[in-house]
Amino acid sequence: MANSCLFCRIARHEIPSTVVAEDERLMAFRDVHPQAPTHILIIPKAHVDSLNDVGEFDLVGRMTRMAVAIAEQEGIARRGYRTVINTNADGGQTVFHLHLHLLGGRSLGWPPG
Ligand code: DGP
Repeated sequence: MANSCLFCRIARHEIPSTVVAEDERLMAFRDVHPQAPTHILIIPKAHVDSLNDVGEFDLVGRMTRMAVAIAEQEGIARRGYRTVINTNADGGQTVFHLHLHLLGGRSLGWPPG
């Protein structure tokens, strides 16, 4: 799975992406189909299918902390932004490698569809 997984391949730089941040455990890159002026995905480099499969306490915290730092960097922190993790079919997950969406740069509607 991890060998052919799209986001694993992006994490290994085998598939090009616009990387905005990277550390030893995480990578952040621009979404190829942006839904807002800023739309960035934060992923763990090690494969995890979905939020249901996160077996440790600090991974999602690290991902969220990276999202906050990127929001500052992108200049959207003060006006606001949204962080979203879609999980499985009803949650709208289409790529089964855990990812946190960071969306901002416009006013976002609520509730989501
Ligand atoms: P989700 O529906 O939550 O699983 O979101 C998957 C997102 O991944 C979707 O917003 C589009 C994005 N995406 C899919 N394929 C690629 C790709 O090859 N490169 C990049 N940068 N983003 C991708």
